[in-house]
Amino acid sequence: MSQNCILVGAPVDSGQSNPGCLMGPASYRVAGLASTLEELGCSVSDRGDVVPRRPEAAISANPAVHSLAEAIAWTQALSKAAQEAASAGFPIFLGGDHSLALGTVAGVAAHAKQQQRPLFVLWLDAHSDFHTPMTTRSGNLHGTPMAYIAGLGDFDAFPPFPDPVPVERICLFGIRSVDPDERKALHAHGLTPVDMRELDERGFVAPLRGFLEQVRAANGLLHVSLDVDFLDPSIAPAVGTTVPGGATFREGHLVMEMLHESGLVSSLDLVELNPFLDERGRTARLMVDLTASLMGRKVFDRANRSI
Ligand code: 4U7
Ligand code: MN
Ligand code: MN
Ligand code: MN
Repeated sequence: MSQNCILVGAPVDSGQSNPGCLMGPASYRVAGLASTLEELGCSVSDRGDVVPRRPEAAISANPAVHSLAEAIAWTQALSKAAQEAASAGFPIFLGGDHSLALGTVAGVAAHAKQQQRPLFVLWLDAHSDFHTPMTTRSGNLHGTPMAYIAGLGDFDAFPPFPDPVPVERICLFGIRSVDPDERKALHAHGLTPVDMRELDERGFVAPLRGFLEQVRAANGLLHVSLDVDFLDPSIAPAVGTTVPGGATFREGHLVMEMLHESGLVSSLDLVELNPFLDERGRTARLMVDLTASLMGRKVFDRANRSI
């Protein structure tokens, strides 16, 4: 894993209706993300916040959809910023709501294509985010990026996704809220999420290890998209779309520690933090600590762990 971390602020909050996500990047900076990474031996460069161009008018074919023009402007700006950052080091995208992944993953996919390496995506989330702008009922585009990344059509005036990621290279992990139209689309595309029921039965290690083995076998790049609501709301309250029954503190860290040990992760989104809903910064701090685990913080160094 590259130790040259590039922080890219993405203060997006047009993908949902609960204002506050635009304070996310500032909150991560206040919580000490850069110094935490430096203490782990990473070099860190903070590129500040991306500024999208002024949105051109765009109206969705689905009247429920709001802020389409803003989402397209963000997608274009973030895709460019992400491709540049990915070619310079290990990008960490500071959200911002999850609609930012429409752009960040597009940029990372363009980078992977240039490198002639297959891109894999690990989606740590309560939700499958597998709507298209045509199927969303809430009209909140933060519920659509996974479908965009997988190359589903029907994306209004969005630029076509550069190099769609085949479902065999996608792992939806921690899922416990799927809308009927998403379920249909997941089924039609042969994508079966690793839902909380499966994690209850099998534990977190076996399913994650299975996916990581596929990434390794293909010499792939791995993008991780961490939605705050992957975590249980009792430990991570600062998110607009809480769903009970999420990952515990230790399960969250275990995932990050295994990802570090794999050495396979090449880029990371931190999304959906709404600092306005936080309790004395605890969710921002937890997200920073999880990032630290991903970048190599551990209690004790031990060769040949059995996991
Ligand atoms: B998130 C939802 F209806 N599916 O479409 C929707 F449940 O990025 C939620 O994962 C989407 O937080 C959540 O609005 C998007 C809803
Ligand atoms: Mn999400
Ligand atoms: Mn979610
Ligand atoms: Mn959310």
